[in-house]
Amino acid sequence: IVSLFLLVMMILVLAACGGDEKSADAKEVKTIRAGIGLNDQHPQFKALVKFQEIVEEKTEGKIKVETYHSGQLGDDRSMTEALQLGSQEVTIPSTAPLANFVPEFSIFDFPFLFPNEEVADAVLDGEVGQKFLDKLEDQNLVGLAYWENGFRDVTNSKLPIETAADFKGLKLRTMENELHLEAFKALGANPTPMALGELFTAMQQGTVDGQENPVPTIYLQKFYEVQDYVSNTHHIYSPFVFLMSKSFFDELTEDQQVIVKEAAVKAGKYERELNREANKQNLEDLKETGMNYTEITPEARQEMVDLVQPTIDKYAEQIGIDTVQEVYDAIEKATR
Ligand code: KDG
Repeated sequence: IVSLFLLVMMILVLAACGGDEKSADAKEVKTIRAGIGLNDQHPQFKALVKFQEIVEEKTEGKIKVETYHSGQLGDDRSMTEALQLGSQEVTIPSTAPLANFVPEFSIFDFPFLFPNEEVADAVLDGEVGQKFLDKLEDQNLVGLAYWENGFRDVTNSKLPIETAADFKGLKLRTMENELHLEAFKALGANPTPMALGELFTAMQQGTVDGQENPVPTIYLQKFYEVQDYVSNTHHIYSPFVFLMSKSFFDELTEDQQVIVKEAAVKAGKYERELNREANKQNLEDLKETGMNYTEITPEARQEMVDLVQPTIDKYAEQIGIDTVQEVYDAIEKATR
């Protein structure tokens, strides 16, 4: 009887640990804390909720997603650092601050690089875009998809910007990115880098005269309350990168890895759609607030292109001509 008892005990102990570790693991609920800088009205947040719905449904609740907006968890840079440390799981920064981690990402912020959104989609979602995402692994980050921030336009409280000459001496907030800073210096402005969370107050108090962001951000963050002029400079197309902490990603089962990847791509498609509608709608909304809207002429835009070209050349050399050429070739192919 004693030996039978021992045998039963042994079987029970074996069943409880060892071999069954995997299924015990699968029962455990994992939580993704996902944070962004923009507010809950922006397409970026609406699509993050879509990501949450897909992941929670597909994993049957094994992965829970908590969503945070308006910089509740930090700004692009500090959230990306939190992902590296494993103290946060997801964030979706612009490529500009991401270039502080992987310098090659600067290429997507070359002024006047992409002619339109469709070409950006083709390049970013293609082989070339993936090559850049792969570079994130060394930084303990996984890039799951590109989303869209969009073409950036300048706003300010001083004067309507019609030509490059109008930038002279203008105190402009830029994202925390060297190339952005230098490009605006080349245009004659007086740029200062700042996290998004400090921007509204800085404009309100006159610490800066203006800033640059896509139309949906200008409208949805209510920048029109402290800015009088907006010009469709469209000087930079700003992609978002959907980032996951690599240490968290590596802990997921293979099935779960596929689910989060597909959800990031699917929610990203939805985000781009919403964002492109918002671009049109929010421009009308901005005009209705009484903001003064200026269209840049092709000649004035060409003048801006010429002024920033030396900055582009400098960064192209830093990144490596071959890498840059690959992006240019992909753009050309997508434009044809
Ligand atoms: O959620 C994204 C924002 O944190 C940021 O990337 C927006 O373009 C932006 C900016 O100007 O800071």
